[in-house]
Amino acid sequence: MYGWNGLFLRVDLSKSKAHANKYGAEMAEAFLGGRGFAAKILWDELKPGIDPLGPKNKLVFATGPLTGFALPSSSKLVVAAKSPLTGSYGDGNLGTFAAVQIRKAGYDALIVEGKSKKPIVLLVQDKQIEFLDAKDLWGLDSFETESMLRRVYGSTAGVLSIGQAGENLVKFANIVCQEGRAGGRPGMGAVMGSKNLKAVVVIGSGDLSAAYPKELKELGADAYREILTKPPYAFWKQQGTMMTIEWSQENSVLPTYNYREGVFDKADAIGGFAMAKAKVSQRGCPNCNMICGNVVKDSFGKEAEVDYENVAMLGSNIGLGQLRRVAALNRVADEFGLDTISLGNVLGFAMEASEKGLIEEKVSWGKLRATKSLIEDIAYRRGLGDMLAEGVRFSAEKIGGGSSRWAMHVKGLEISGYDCHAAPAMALAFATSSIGAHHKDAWVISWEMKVGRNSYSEEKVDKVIELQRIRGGVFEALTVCRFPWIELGFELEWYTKFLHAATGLEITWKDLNVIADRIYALIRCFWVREFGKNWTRQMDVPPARWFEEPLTKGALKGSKLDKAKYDVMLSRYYCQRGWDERGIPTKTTLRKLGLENVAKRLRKRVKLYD
Ligand code: PTT
Ligand code: SF4
Repeated sequence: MYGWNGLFLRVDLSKSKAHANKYGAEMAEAFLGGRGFAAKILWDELKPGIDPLGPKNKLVFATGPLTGFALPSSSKLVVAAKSPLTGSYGDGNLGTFAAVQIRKAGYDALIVEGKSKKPIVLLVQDKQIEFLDAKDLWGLDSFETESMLRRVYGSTAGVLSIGQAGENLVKFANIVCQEGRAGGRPGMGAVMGSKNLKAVVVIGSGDLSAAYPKELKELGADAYREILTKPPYAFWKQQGTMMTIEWSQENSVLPTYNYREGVFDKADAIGGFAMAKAKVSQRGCPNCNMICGNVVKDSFGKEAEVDYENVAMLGSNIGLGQLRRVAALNRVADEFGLDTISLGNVLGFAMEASEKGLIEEKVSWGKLRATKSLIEDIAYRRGLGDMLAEGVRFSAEKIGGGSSRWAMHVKGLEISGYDCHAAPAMALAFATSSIGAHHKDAWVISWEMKVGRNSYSEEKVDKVIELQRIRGGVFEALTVCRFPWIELGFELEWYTKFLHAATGLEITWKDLNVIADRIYALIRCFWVREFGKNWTRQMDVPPARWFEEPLTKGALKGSKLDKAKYDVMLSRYYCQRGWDERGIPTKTTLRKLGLENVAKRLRKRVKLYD
């Protein structure tokens, strides 16, 4: 095989053993890599019902066939496991030297199983695997951990680590690298912590083999040049994702006060232009010429990388309207290794619960120091923080009082930074995303604003599926950053050319869409297998707040979603995907996608239809 290394590294932490595991072209061509490999491995190897924080869970770090080549924005990996937050398939995407180093070490994925008896660092240097004592690192934050490891292993080693939140099994702890890349929203950091795995360090010395190396090199050089010519490039370099704050405010979709509103009166103070003035440097992922991590000095004088989601969730959503203060919370979240999106949700939830008298603690909107201290309590699971560390779904069940109606999650994963009172397609995208409410699979909202936000048309459903194929399917399987395409209009045709030069295969976008559908269906089957008879179409419905409580401010005052029309959209969505009225892939669909064995195994849990 070209492009792929054809090897996974399996590491058993319980036995301190590792071995390389060959896989064949069939797996590579059917699932590509990244999310595709992770979904296939987890479906095949996890028994339904296992404890996500127990030794039977597996943590997969998977790359794709383009990872590590000199191609634009190609150095990301997918980290996946059964999620402790949602109870089903979970993953995240990280731009990291680790992605490049895994490939140079000769592997396409690391599969980490079991549980170490004591805290360790997993060190992978080509074929040499070591389990290093991490007692001096346990208890440190992710920045301190990475800096200590970098002193020993150098600036380009792949280092992925968890902070205290992962150690303390906070259900939305993520994995951090390079002081600001962070991924694994549905608790991938907690899974790492549950295995006593403080960090993974990877160093590779091999070369990647491409089918047509000369063509690939030339294509890569052309592509980097092409990116520089794209008109939005200059503004992107100034603001990156932060430009979305102003856009969201203009369109009344900026999550504000726990998604009660879509406009925030201090939006300008936390927006892209405010950030550009305060910016001190920029960071990014390896092999990228669009670097987009904007760094500002926070109100305690520390450097913090700010992105749209972080600022929306730790700014407007909790009523904090000063960029340096928001950056301070962002920095603390990075240090502890807490997902900023879920964190902004649980904080907003606690503030609303306090306002409504549903909890005894006084938690006020928009306060820096008190919020910072509550974040510490979450990371260390102290007092109210212990409940919030379980996420909003659990917290709402615990405190009751109707709070489930404004606990802003789908399937247990907190919603990312877009209010959908008046955005039905985006609501559908959140509700049908493969890991719970994440915008990564289908960020349909910008298109929706252009075609008319009030309609619940079939066209909107089809657009959600189209984007889920490209983004949630192809980009996540290739583990290549989607920003060149979305933000600059870098054409999708480049990727089939890259694939041809790397793997030698003639893969069209039509083929890629089939692979995307296979991956999406397999992940859906994973969910259904976990939930069995408890699986219902209600799992694909966004929170009640968007249907019941209209916006009270801004140009869209009075707007809310229509439940009956949403249901029609959902039925159309199922129909287009070849899923039944419960949202379960039919036998015929699974057969068409080459997933007959999946159908056989799923039949033990639920009745399947044709
Ligand atoms: C992603 C989610 C996002 S999406 C953001 S900001 W974004 C948050 N970032 C966090 C952070 O920072 N610190 C922290 N402690 N928690 C954070 N949680 C949030 O995590 C990221 C970029 C971004 S910035 C986005 S949209 C794109 N995401 C991609 C993706 O998902 N797939 C893909 N093929 N390409 C992508 N390109 C872009 O990458 P999750 P990163 Mg992240 C400080 O992980 O779990 O997927 O959630 O990966 O390397 O930091 O790059 O406005
Ligand atoms: Fe990373 Fe940003 Fe480059 Fe994407 S555009 S690879 S997120 S630096």
